[in-house]
Amino acid sequence: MCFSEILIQKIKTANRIAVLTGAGISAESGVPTFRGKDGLWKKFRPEELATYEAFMRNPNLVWEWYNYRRKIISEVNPNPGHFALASMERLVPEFFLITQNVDGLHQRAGSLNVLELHGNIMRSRCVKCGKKSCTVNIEEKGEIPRCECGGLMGPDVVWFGEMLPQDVLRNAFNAAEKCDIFFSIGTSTVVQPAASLPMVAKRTGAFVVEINVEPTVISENVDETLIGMSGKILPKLLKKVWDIDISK
Ligand code: BJW
Ligand code: ZN
Repeated sequence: MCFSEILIQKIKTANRIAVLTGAGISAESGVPTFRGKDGLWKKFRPEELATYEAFMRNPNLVWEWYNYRRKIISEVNPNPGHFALASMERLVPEFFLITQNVDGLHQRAGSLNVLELHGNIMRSRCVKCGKKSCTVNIEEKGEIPRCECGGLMGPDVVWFGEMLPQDVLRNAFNAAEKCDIFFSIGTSTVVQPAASLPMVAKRTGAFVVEINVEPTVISENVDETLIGMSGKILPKLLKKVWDIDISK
């Protein structure tokens, strides 16, 4: 991978870097993405499972999908892409990591300040009163747990048609507006409002860089698209800019 001189200079002189990550950054850890060739689960699209209506229509099916994913996540580890971003946070004066992922792998890699736009799959939330619970028993079979109010417990994630956590979203847009460089990594950038962040950054003067295994809907509007796996590209970038080798 050859990085452009302009990219290297921009990073070296940046005071504020914002990063948006999506499912692709965790793909190399073994977490399936949502869209694309491995993105389907039992022939359902995420739009058919990740909604309140789907959960109320068939709670067992949706609960099964989340438990299947929880099990995968509990058995995998962060990859060099996650570790490279955790290192970068300590090298840049101001660094904002915004993730659409619910897997907690950034935190497990050592990232300190993570803006979780879509919640976290390892927590539960009552679909009736909203009360959160930090523990989920993924081995649980049969009955879906209920809240003390009687409501069913669902995952503490943001489904289609639901509002994102407003303080987190506000911080994410602020970061996009004031950063010098914005990275969009491993995301198809089709799910709103997260998908607006790279374009907000671009409009407010940031240098926008995309890292993905293939071009996306925003590729034509960003400053650079680096095609390849984030777990390979990010460590190389760290080596090139800061001479830090995270494999050691
Ligand atoms: C690699 C790689 C490697 C692979 N290295 N790369 C405006 C216009 C149109 C629609 C809307 C709009 N505003 C709102 C909407 C509706 C909706 C929406 O956006 N729909 C679109 C599908 C059209 N948005 C919402 O409903 C949101 N809420 C909202 O806006 O509330 C306000 C409101 C309320 C009521 C009425 C109106 C407005 C909520 C969105 C919640 C999204 N939730 C999910 C599920 C979370 C829980 C769970 O995990 O189950 O979030 S859906 C799913 O998609 C998940 C992800 O975070 C999200 C994004 O996916 P991501 O991360 O981009 O993954 P993929 O699979 O799509 O892409 C992976 C990429 O990685 C690919 O590009 C690969 O090439 C790449 N890759 N390996 C680098 N190794
Ligand atoms: Zn409740």
